[in-house]
Amino acid sequence: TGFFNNFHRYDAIVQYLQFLAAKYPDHAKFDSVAKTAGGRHLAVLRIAPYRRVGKKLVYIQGGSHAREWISISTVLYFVTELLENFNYYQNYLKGIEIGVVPVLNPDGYEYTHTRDRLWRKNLNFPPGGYCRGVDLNRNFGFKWGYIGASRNPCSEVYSGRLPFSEAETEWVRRYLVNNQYRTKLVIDVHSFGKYLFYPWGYQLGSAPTKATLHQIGQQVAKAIYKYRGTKYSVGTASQLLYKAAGGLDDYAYGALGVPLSYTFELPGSSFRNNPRDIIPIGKETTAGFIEFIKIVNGLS
Ligand code: 0X9
Ligand code: ZN
Repeated sequence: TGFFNNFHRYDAIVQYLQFLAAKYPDHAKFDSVAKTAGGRHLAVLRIAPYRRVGKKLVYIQGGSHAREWISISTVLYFVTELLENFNYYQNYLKGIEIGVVPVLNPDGYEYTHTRDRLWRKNLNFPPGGYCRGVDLNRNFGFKWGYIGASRNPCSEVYSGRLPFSEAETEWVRRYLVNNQYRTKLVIDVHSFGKYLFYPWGYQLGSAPTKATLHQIGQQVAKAIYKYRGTKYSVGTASQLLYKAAGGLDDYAYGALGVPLSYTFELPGSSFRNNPRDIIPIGKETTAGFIEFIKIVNGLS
């Protein structure tokens, strides 16, 4: 017991997801996909109440930045809460499938356990180069490399050789393209700062549906606030943080037309979250995710 009393190595997380899928075979399916530079596979949990095609798809990912451990535990907390109380949430889940990748960057995540706690990128080694790692949230193919990213492999925000040059982002691209017209919501979880971002991240100019994005973001922030008073700032990353292109949020919204695309920056004051915060942050953020899912449920 007490999986959420601490952070875990990648193998343990994969085992936990397999355990959940085995325990809830009617609602969850485990999949092992892609292959990273380090030879690891991405673990996907697909959650769906009824066997029906044409379901709306929600995609949620964590751990794209290696050091942001709380993003991983939070996504794991959410799937656990959903599966353990499936009957309670069933009404909101009708017609919705949720694809979840808790750790998009397993190579980098393992590296933060073994070598460098503050590593951010993946661990891909460019041939002949001396610096490794691509920032996965600069590698998506929308306005790639336009701003807030670097062509220098030694940079913390290295965008990669090409858009989707990395196995991790290429898998996300293919998954979202294959499900393009039924994907209604994409959530990318990061830390830290108590922000809820919607597009655009790459420029200050407004997204065409900014008013809706903002209103829904505020509604979600309110659901989180109700849980224990955590106050999120809702807006664009370009206005509230900095401009950066090549993120998943802008790609899903701008290139694929996913109507709702958000990035969470979870609470905290460092990347080294206290394990005591796993459960409270897991709970309050789950309240926000559920609010999102209720909203998607109301969409046509
Ligand atoms: O810089 C990032 O990728 C995110 N912040 S973090 O501190 N977790 O690295 C913010 C991404 C916001 N979205 C875009 N800029 N598209
Ligand atoms: Zn991040």
